[in-house]
Amino acid sequence: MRKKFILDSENDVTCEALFKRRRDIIKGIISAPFVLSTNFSNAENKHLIFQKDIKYSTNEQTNTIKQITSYNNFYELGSGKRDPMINANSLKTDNWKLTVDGLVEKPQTFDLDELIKKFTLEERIYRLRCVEAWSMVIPWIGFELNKLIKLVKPLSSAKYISFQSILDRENLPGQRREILQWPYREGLRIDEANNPLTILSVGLYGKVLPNQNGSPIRLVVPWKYGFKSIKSIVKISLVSEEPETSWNLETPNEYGFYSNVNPYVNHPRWSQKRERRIGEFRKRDTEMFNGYSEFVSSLYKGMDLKKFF
Ligand SMILES: Nc1nc2c(c(=O)[nH]1)N[C@H]1C(S)=C(S)[C@@H](COP(=O)(O)O)O[C@H]1N2
Ligand SMILES: [Mo]
Repeated sequence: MRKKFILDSENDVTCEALFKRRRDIIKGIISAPFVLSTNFSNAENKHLIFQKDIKYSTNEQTNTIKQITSYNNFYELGSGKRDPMINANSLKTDNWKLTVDGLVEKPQTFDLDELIKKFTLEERIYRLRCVEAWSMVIPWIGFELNKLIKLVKPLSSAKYISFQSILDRENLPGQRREILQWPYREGLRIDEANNPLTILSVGLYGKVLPNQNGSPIRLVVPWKYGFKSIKSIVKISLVSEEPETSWNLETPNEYGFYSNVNPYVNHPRWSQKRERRIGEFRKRDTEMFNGYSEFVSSLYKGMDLKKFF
């Protein structure tokens, strides 16, 4: 049943060890593209070709592939932290298409493979801070969202961007109940979407994304709480008004549109001052914008972040 990314399988362990070795080897060789393997015959083991980013990557210790694939939030696959791993195969990703439309000159629908070939893939090692006060460090592989936005030529009336995840009630166990209003949806302001830190990820640890991490394409916005990083995206629309978002629809007083990581604005039911890095015992202090202030604080100049939480 659980064919994909069986935990502790020899493959995963090998991949992670190899990845670490590679990282040591290429230290200093900053933008040389490199290949782990080019076996494209089996999509489930597909390795990706990518460059290593140093400008935006943290040099903190990455979490293990086991931690990254066994402690997830992906409500379409169940609401427990281990459910996404257990139900990973319920997510059907064959012949995936991503539509980009709305206030653009060139609306387009892309095949996933076509999209991956279009852009240079980079490895970005980012902190992910969940609103539930845990965090991980994950070596994503992807490309900047601004490159895709440019391709469809947005109109000047496009002020926001909305994202929609897969809707597949037949196969996704979590969508048989209205835990959230399906499909999962998220949004960003256009300048947030165009920030170079904002990426669409198609892989991690050198391989295509495991299903539980949002295969085959998901957003990563590292200065915002994890729920903004929407998984398994089928549609992106450029729009003029602030779009509806799943968690805001569900509990508006707890989850705002901006959801920037902010230790000074607590969740109504718990503190956001500290976080537990998965794998560690002692808690860490949470940093403003998850430590990405130098890249993003200018986006919020003059805004009251207690009001626009
Ligand atoms: N479609 C969808 N995307 C989602 C979620 C979800 O339930 N459904 N959960 C979010 C939350 S709360 C977090 S913390 C991150 C977790 O990403 P990870 O499991 O890859 O670490 O995914 C986000 N993206
Ligand atoms: Mo989260």
